[in-house]
Amino acid sequence: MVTCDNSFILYVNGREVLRGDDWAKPQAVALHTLLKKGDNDFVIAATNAGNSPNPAALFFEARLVLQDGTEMTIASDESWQFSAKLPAGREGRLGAVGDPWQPVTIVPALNVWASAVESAAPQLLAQAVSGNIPMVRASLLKNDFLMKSLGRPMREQIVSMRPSELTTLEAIDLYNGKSLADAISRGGENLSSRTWEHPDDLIRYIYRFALSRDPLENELATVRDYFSTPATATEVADVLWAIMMTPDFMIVR
Ligand SMILES: [Ca+2]
Repeated sequence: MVTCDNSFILYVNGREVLRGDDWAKPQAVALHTLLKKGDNDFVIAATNAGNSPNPAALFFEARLVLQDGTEMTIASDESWQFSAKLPAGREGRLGAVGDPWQPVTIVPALNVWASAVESAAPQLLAQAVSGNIPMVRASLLKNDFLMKSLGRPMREQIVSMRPSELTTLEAIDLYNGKSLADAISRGGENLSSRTWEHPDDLIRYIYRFALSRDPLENELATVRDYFSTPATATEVADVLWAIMMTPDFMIVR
């Protein structure tokens, strides 16, 4: 969750992932696809507005659950540093940040700041738990084969519409492409590692998440038959795959 009086651009590992210019509305972004093994860089370009001196501050807090289940919080505290030289970002990438880095000053929160953060926190944190944080914009992500074959244009091309018919290339990439296969197998691992009160809860979760509806009785029975107890990562990935290849998901959704 991040907010800044008055505006900010958040870069994770050199890439822009979030920006905002209303301190009264803290924003959140899902970090799990943006982090890498080892050191990760969080840089925020923060700007105060107005022509005369006025209050300015930045608030950042990230909650992480590591693979072994440990929970970690990274927050803007006295360990952070700032540089007065604003980096020259270009096309969503962070430019070189000028030295010297200096220790930040912790400012006591104004009441209006505190209430903005406190009123937004429960909802944003609930979104984080349920995975409903809006996706990072595609234009801020690396253009991979899957995005290209699904019709993401190159920057220099002017595109006023995208065809709604499935092309052969899209079909081949959806069935055989590595990007989707990897995403689905990660999904299988994530879902199978969670604790489900009842095995059917996992099946309902998948249907609600993918198709915005509950499974029909026969669908529930089919998947229930296929799953071991508890379902393995491969089994869950297979079901995710099967659902994503249905016209229900590919065309209607
Ligand atoms: Ca201000």
